[in-house]
Formats: sequence, structure tokens, C-alpha cells
Amino acid sequence: KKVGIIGVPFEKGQKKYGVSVAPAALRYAGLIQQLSEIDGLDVKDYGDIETPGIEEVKMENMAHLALVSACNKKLSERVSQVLRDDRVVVTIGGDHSIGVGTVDGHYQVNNDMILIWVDAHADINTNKTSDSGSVHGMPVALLVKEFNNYWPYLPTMDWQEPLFSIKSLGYIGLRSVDHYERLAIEKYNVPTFAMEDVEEHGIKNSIEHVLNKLDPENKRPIHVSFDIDALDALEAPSTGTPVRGGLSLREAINLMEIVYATGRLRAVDLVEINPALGNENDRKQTIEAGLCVLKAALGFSRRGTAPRGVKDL
Ligand code: DIR
Ligand code: MN
Ligand code: MN
Ligand code: MN
Repeated sequence: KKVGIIGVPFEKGQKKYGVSVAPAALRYAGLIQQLSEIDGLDVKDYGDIETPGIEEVKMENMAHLALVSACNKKLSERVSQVLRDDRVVVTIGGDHSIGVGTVDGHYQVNNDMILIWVDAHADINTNKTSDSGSVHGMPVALLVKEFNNYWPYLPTMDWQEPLFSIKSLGYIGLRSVDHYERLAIEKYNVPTFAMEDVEEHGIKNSIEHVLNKLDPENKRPIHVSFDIDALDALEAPSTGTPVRGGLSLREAINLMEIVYATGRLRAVDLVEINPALGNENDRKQTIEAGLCVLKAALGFSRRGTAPRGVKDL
């Protein structure tokens, strides 16, 4: 099993300082080493995506479009490269606007991929429906082809052709959904297990139901885009838009273990960890939670693993 790590120290998709420090904070906390300790996992670090010196363009209710675009263009190319190197790609954000680049890059290589968006938010606003004007609330709307006509022409975004279909998208963990986002989910019948559905069915049935709905034949490559604010604010306090009443870390680990067990997980994003928010303990707890989620996605077993090739004590 081989995995490639990409860091994206990018925070212009939202307004708070600090999300861009997360790749460094996770590396410092032992990301590469902890993943390398997973039985049989070969880890390669592809470094960080940097996008300095980009000239801004003005776009109605959409902040820093040119920067977001430039970062995602580079990221998309890097994601495709890692997948072509036959590695599962793990992208560490950064805010969730980088989901444009990870999904675009994945789609280039596997156009039959399905996307599981694990988040408190649906991130499917356009610049017409967004209250914040922040692109981290818009990546899904930028990616899906069914939304093409809802957008004006977006300067600097010509490189990105929205080809991915909303029919290949599912949501888990939602509990802060804007009105037009909800309308979109209903119009396109997006398989969605919001928190009350997770309450009703449990996390195992929830993820299994979404996977089965999107891919009844169990053959398509899977991309999980995990926003740390999917976790309850008490489990992951250091994030820009925390929402109470979310997934427990145990539920998130369980979800990732189930996705890993399919053998078809090809890409994971971990976004919106902001080490600049909260106190020392908040920061430590949030980073640890992120590491636990990633390890579960990459085959770490909570049961433990006996030494390889050894038959007796
Ligand atoms: C809100 C919040 N729906 C927006 N989105 C966030 O800005 O569009 N996404 N925080 O992670
Ligand atoms: Mn998000
Ligand atoms: Mn979110
Ligand atoms: Mn926002």
C-alpha cells in the first residue's frame, strides 16, 4: 500500500488567520512518522503547494478568486501526479476551497470516482447564494457540472472544467446548511446523512447507505473530503466555523475504517484545522483528532497488528 502526502498552506478561501499553518502543525505533530508506522504503508511526502505573487481579480461576493484559482490549479496537477504514481493521495489543507483542486485532480485520473463530503456544512453555495462571500463555502458548487449555469463567467478559472456530476456526491455530518444549499440537495436528491439521520441510523449504516446509493456495484474509486468541523466542536475546537452537536471522533474513525475496508479509497482531504484558534489544549486535541481520522482512513487498526511473518511469541 502506497500513499502520497500533499500540504496546502492556503487560507484565502475564508476570513480567519491560521488555517494555512495546519500542514506544518500536522507534520510537526508527527504526521509522516505516524502514517509510516501503519503496517505495510509506504509514505511519500510530496511537500507543499505554494502560490505566491498572484494578482487579484474582482468578483462579486467571491473573495480572492484569483488566489484560490491559482492554488487549486497547481494542487489539481499535483493530485493527478500522485495518483498516477499509484499512491493514495492525502491532501492536508488549508481551508475547504482546496477541495476544488483535489477533486478536479482526482477526476482527471478516475472519472468514475465518487465523492463523500464529510462536513457540518454543505459547501454548495454560489456567489449568488453565499452569505459570507468565502469560497470555502462554494467548492462543491464549483465542481459539479449541473451548476454550470448558476455561475457567471469566472475570470482565472478557465483551467477548471466542471465535469464531475452531482449524482456522484454524498454528504455525511451536515448540521449547518444554508437555505439554497438545502434546496440544491433536494432538487438533485443528493444522498445526505445529516446529523439527525446519523442519530437515527448510526454512522455505520449511514456511510454504507451513501456508498451503496452512489455505487451499488462496489467498483468505483472513492474520494473523501473531510472537513474537521464535521466533528463536534468539543472534539475539534480549533477550526474556523465550529458547530456543536457533530460527529464524535469515534464515529469519524469508524466511518473512515469502513471506507478503507472497501479497498477503493483513492483520495482523502483533511481541511479547516486552524492551529491559531483556541488554547494549547484545543490545538493539541484538534490536531490529534485529525491524525486519528487520517490513520483510520489508511488502515490503522485499533485492534493492533501482530508482527509480520512471526508465528509464535
Ligand atoms: C457557510 C459556512 N455555509 C458559507 N461554510 C463553511 O460561508 O457559505 N464551510 N464554514 O465549511
Ligand atoms: Mn467544508
Ligand atoms: Mn465545514
Ligand atoms: Mn464561511
